Amino acid sequence: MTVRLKPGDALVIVDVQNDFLPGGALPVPQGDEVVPVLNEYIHRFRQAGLPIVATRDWHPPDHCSFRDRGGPWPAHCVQGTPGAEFAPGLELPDDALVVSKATEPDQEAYSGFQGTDLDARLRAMGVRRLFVGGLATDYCVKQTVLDALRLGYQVYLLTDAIRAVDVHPGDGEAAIDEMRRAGALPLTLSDLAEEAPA
Ligand code: VGL
Ligand code: ZN
Repeated sequence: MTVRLKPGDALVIVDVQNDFLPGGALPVPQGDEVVPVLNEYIHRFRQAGLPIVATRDWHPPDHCSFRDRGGPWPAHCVQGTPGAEFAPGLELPDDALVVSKATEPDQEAYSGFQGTDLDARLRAMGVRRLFVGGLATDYCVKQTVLDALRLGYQVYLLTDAIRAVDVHPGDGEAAIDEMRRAGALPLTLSDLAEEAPA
């Protein structure tokens, strides 16, 4: 499959934050491997003059998803802490649109659309096709992709730029199957058409 980037396309980078990388509070196995691949996508979208969105998990210190409040996760991505910062190697452009989610103490939000203005911002820019990668396949990538499809976006899942938590072995593969059944189209860098020479 060859896909040519065009107006109406946007890159959506989900939660590539220190706490989700090896050594972080909630490490995604091989999570760091998405960074160089996403940098190449960033480069391609920039070259094409297309918008780049970065979502971030941005929890208050007493977030309901944390174990000390009975949630499933160790404390992670607490607002303003180093663990919540984007991976230092991620080459986000200065004009990237940053979307913070799960900012309310009593509300979990895996999807970048949940409780944010992401849909309105994308619509205002005329975006119709989303190219989604990041962390983690089986949580925030999955819910962001499923919401995007429900909202009517065409979604390409960047299968070379996602990694899973895999709390249960196979969770990541099951998530990919679920996204595909819902209409997401798998895509890797090699499927992107080279920019036409100027
Ligand atoms: C995520 C677990 C908890 C994610 C966020 O970004 O996939 N996973 N919070
Ligand atoms: Zn979280």
